[in-house]
Order: sequence, then structure tokens, then C-alpha cells
Amino acid sequence: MNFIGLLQCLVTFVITLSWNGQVVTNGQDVVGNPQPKIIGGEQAILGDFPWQGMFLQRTSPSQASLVCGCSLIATRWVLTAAHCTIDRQSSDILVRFGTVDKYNPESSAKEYKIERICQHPEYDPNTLLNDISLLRVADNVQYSSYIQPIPLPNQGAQVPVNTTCTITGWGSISAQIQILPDYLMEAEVPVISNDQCSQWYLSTMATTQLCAGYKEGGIDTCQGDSGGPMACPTAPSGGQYILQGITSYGRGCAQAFSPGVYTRVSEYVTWIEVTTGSANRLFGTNKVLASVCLVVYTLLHLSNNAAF
Ligand code: 4AZ
Repeated sequence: MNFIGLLQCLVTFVITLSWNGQVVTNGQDVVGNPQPKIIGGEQAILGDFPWQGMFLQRTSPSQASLVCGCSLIATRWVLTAAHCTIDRQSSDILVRFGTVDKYNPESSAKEYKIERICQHPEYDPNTLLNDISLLRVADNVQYSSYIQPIPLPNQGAQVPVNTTCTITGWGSISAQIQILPDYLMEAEVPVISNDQCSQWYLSTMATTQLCAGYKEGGIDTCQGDSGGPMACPTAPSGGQYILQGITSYGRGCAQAFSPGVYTRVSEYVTWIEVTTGSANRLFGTNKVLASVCLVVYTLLHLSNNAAF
């Protein structure tokens, strides 16, 4: 092994360690966790939103309950909200795709374990800024007619104001009392400018946030829809959907002058690429290899020193 090789091993090893340290993976449950809640929508048809996933928390070895929504973006990667992953352990999370029926999953349904939570390092639970997390799936997700990833926008490519986007989830269908649907619900909401949204909320929306909904309310996401997708057509005439938003929060649900607030995915594409890219490279054999490299390097170094 030459010097450059050793150096590469060492650098890989150091990156492995430091990368591990940055990722948030911890345990307890928090008060105000999103409970399963779309308002003013309709039942979705199986296969119409093949990227939509259920984010489930294991409650016992044989049971799991719906915590949030999520979106499949690659064979091993799922995107959700950071407020869904905060204080949770990857071993307690399951994701299910290819189904709309919450209680009786269709035969197309597939469930996967989560190997790692990559929560945005600057997620702020107080301001809800950077409300975005990546989940590394423990196995390759098997694509089918009912399970497909959703493409991401280009970094910085903002969805135009007034674009009609589709929100989906198993959240409450009522704003007043929690009425949970058995089936995945869908609704359409127009994108609102950050200026307009800031006026209505009496606080400045960050460029990393995206508002969508109606001045008069009535159609909106609600608790439990959190972490799920806001999918927007690439052209006004329709066509392919891309993931522009992650359901984050709102002032109540479906209230007038209180549109839903979404994490603006186009501001996080570089973060997603870097995070998934480095994890893909460092996982599995590479990680073992990096450790082996360090041991070999140390031994060689010691024997060299001993020789002199
Ligand atoms: C929530 O708490 C939540 N009206 C999600 C979306 C909205 C409100 C609350 C938007 O999960």
C-alpha cells in the first residue's frame, strides 16, 4: 500500500467518524409530536402517488402506529420532516409504501426498516426552520407500479407562485376534531408567495419555507400529514410531478389567512445530494474497509517506527 493509499484510508476513516457524529439519532418521544391528521380533499387511488409513504413508529414487536408521512426519493432514501424524526431512534421506525389503506394494506404494500436518520443539522424545533430529515432504508426499496420515487427539483429552482400542487396524507379530515381517514387523502393547493404568507402570518417566512393554500382556508394539510409530500407539476399544463414541499406546520388547519407551511425542497437539494452521496459511499463494506485500513496503517506505522 503506497503513501497516497494510506492517506486515502485515513481520510475516509476520519470522514466516517465525523459524519457519524453529525447525524442525529436519538430516542425519547416529545410532547406535541405530530398525531395522525388533509382537509377538504378526496380519497386517493392506489398507485396515483407511488412515492407516498407511511412513517410508522413501532409500538410493540408486532405493532406500529402512523406518526407522519414521507416520500421515497431513491432506492435507499426517504425524505420526511425533522420534527417527525427528532428524538426518535432509527430502530423504532418503519416505512411502508405501495398502499393507501391504512388498516388493510393492499398486496402491493411493502414495509422497510430504517438504518439511519440523517436529520438536518440546523433543524430548529423552536422556529421549525430546516424541517427536513433523510431516512436511510435498510434494504433496497423494490419499485413497482405502486412504489416509485419522486424526482427532486434543481437546487434553487423555485416553484412559481400560483402553481397548483397536490398534498397527500393520512392526517385528520377535520380541523375541529380529529377524524382520521382509513385511506390516503389528496387535495390541491396553490403556491402562495412568501411575501403574502408573511403578511398573513405576521412573521417573515424564510426563503427555505414555502406556503400553499387558500386565503379563505378550507383545504389544507393538518397534523399527521407532516413529513409528507407536496408534489407539483413541472409545467402548468401538468405532466411529471416533482417534490417541492415537505409538510411542516401551520396556524391551525384550513383556517382563513393561514396557509400550510412546507419545507422548500429546492433549497435543500445540495444538502440531500451530499448527505445521500457520502452515506452511500461510506456505508457497508466501505466503512469496514476504512476501519481495516486504519488498523493496517497504524500497524505499518508502528513497525516502521520500531525499525528506526
Ligand atoms: C402538524 O402539526 C401540522 N395546516 C401540519 C400541517 C399543518 C398544520 C399542522 C398545516 O403536523
